[in-house]
Amino acid sequence: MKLIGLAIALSAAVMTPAVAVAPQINDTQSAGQPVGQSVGTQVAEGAVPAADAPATATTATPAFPQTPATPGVGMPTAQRLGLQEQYTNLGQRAASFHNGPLLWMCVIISLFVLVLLAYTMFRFRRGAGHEPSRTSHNTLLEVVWTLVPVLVLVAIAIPSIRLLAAQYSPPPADLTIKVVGHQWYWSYQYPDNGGFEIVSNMLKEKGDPTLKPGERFRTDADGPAMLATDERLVIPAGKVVKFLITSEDVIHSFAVPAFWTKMDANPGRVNQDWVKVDRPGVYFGQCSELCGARHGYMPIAVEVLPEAQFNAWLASKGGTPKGAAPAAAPAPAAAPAAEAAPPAAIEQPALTQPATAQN
Ligand SMILES: [Cu+2]
Repeated sequence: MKLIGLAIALSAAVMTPAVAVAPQINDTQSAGQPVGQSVGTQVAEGAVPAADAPATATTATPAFPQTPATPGVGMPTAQRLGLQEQYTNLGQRAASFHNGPLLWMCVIISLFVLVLLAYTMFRFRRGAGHEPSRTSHNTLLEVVWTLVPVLVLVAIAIPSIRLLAAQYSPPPADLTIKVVGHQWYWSYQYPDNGGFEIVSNMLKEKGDPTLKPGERFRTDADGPAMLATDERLVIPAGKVVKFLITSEDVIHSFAVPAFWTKMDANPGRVNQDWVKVDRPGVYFGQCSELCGARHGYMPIAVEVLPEAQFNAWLASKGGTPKGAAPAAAPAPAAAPAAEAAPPAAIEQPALTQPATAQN
């Protein structure tokens, strides 16, 4: 019998690696092959627009000098634990709630339960000859272990709901910007400033083999690798900026961690979010919804400028400050197109055409 048992054990030992390896091979085949294929096909399908979009956008060097990114500000940093430093009032409130009461409550409750469990397991173990208690109902105990969790939840819910309410009741907007997600880049439209559009693509690294001759590559001033973009979303400092967020194709998500901002960009639907950033600088985010093969290559770079510089940037893009005479912007655009043509009729399409063509 012992021999038969040994034989079974031996054959099991011999079989196990084979069985264990078999699914691995299948896994790598089933996981690797179709993903490789689907990536291939998706890239192949998307190659024409994806390759075209960066090419048109990156060949032009920025006319307006870009603010250099500050290391460690508005970007993830190595070895850092926890949330990024917050630069909006709402973000600061939410982060201090998370890092303060919420985290401590989690730590204290977890430790309390762990200690209680360990003590019970050790003190009342069968090996020590403990007689199990036959207590079945204890009104006081039941009231206490129902009430305490309810109080804990209420203590968490009140500040959470206050924060949510603040997030969803924005102050009147000083500026509205339309954010559109595309596979795989972002575009930003400025309807209050003449309706021009910015197309923002990720900057490639210097040694990237797909870098075309003369194409701009990332430098440290642009920001960290995979987060720096050729064109940035530029907003004025100290102003309430409303984002109308939507998508052209699939679900993307507009997220800038340093602003406590994350909002889905759904095709056929407009979501709203807002920020008010007082500190000028550059802040980085990413698309935060798995949106396709190049999901990881659609960063968001936000440049916050003092108002005077923001207006200068607007002018460099052919835009005008909100509320300024709209005639200022079309004039230079119309000049090369039609010199003596009647102004209103021709200027309008001349201004809107580049925006729709990029879509
Ligand atoms: Cu996306």
